[in-house]
Amino acid sequence: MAQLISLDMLAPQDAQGMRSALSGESGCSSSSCGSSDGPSDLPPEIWEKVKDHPCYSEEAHHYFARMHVAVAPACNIQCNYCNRKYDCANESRPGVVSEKLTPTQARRKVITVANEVPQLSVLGIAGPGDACYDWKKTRETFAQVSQDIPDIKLCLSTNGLALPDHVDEIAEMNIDHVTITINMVDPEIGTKIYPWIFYQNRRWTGLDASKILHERQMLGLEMLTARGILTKINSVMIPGVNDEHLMEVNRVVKARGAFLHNIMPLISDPAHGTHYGLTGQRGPKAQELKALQDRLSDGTKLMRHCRQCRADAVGLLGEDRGQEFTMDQLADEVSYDPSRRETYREVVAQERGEHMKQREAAGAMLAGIDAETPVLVAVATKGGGRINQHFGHAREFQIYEVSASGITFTGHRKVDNYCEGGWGEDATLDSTIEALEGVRAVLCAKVGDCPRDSLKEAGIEVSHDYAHDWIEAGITGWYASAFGTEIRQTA
Ligand code: CLF
Ligand code: SF4
Repeated sequence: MAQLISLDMLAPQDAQGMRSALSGESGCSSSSCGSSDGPSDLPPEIWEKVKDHPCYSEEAHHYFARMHVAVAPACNIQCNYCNRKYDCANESRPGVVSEKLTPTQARRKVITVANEVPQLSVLGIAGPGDACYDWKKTRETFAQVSQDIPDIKLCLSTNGLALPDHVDEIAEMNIDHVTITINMVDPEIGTKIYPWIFYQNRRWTGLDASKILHERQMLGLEMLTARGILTKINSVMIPGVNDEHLMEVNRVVKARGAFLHNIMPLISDPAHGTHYGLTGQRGPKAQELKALQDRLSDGTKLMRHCRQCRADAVGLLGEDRGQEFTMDQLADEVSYDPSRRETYREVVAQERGEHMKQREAAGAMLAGIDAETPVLVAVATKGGGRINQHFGHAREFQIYEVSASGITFTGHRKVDNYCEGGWGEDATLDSTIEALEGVRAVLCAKVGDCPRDSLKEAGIEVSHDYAHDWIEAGITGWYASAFGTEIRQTA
């Protein structure tokens, strides 16, 4: 019976981790001291397309996982934030080289993951080069996987240069979600981002290169929109280069039918060997990113929960289980068993119904509160929409803003895992406090006295009073007790 099955039972690896976190000290020597749109906001046919996609729906990312297969290593442009030794930085964090797969190997990997990770709903191809330029491998991979797992969503990410050549096939293959990285709509700005492109059998540089790229990106976006394919635009925010210009990018892509805009912070490090890394171009601070996102909130829908994942990422956004599924760990012969994914979906359908009601109730309770300054609350969660992670085990906190207009998800802040601080837990705690700048309270499943006292000294309250509550219900409860606000009780 579906109602007797918990999310934890369906994901035993995660459940084990959660149980040890909740049990307190085991596995953690330091603990003793140591666009949130839902069905009511979207037309039904759009909600149907996004409701299981963890990137296209903030609500879905609490429940569903994506996996990437690194089948497309070739690329046709050069971005100043990319070093070809690493994954495509348009859709993934540079830093670790992925295991390149053939389409047949990718099929084995996807089936293995689908059998073991019931949350899996989307197969994405995001490099490590360009999915449209390396089209044959992308197409072959999607064709093989959809034969075995017809209900898996297909998703791809591209720089857009080769996109118009493949839009018809994309539509025929039911690839419902396409991401284009668009960093500029002014080719002059493009010259500071793209040193060259390869198009029609020759290399183009300077303004010509940027003009061609821009025109192809606009054409590709218009063609996708005309075919009803949901398009997400990724833009890398590069301070001093395109940060102000991204307002214009947002306006232009919205006018051409983009569904979602995802502003990603430039990751720039000399160790990555990129042009920007080597020339000292900095990335934006968390506050700069949020300020730009807030200015864009009247434009097209914004994605604020992107994790800049790798081209071989596996799991819920924010977790990476890729190392559990390397080729050397896969069986030679695999066959798909749909039972766990099907059961999981039944459970999620019930859970998210209750979660939605809780969200709406929380919003109604907070409506009209006297909140002159919005308050930021950080939540430690392992998924499922609940406050269910130990403070010391969190690698990131989800950040919510409480204001008179309700509770809004605003992004996440990455932190070092406090319990694995190793050489210097104090240093790790200091960096956690730094990462939580501007946050008033942290809600988690459990926290030790020592970190709680240190955060309190820094003006941040940490509470486990709302352990296992729905996130919005916990935040509402905390807000009421912190501010003594008379929150309107609704039926
Ligand atoms: Fe992958 Fe991208 Fe599809 Fe998602 S990721 S191809 S849309 S399935 Fe998602 Fe990862 Fe951000 Fe990309 S969190 S980097 S937005
Ligand atoms: Fe690198 Fe991706 Fe840009 Fe190609 S499109 S240069 S792989 S970041």
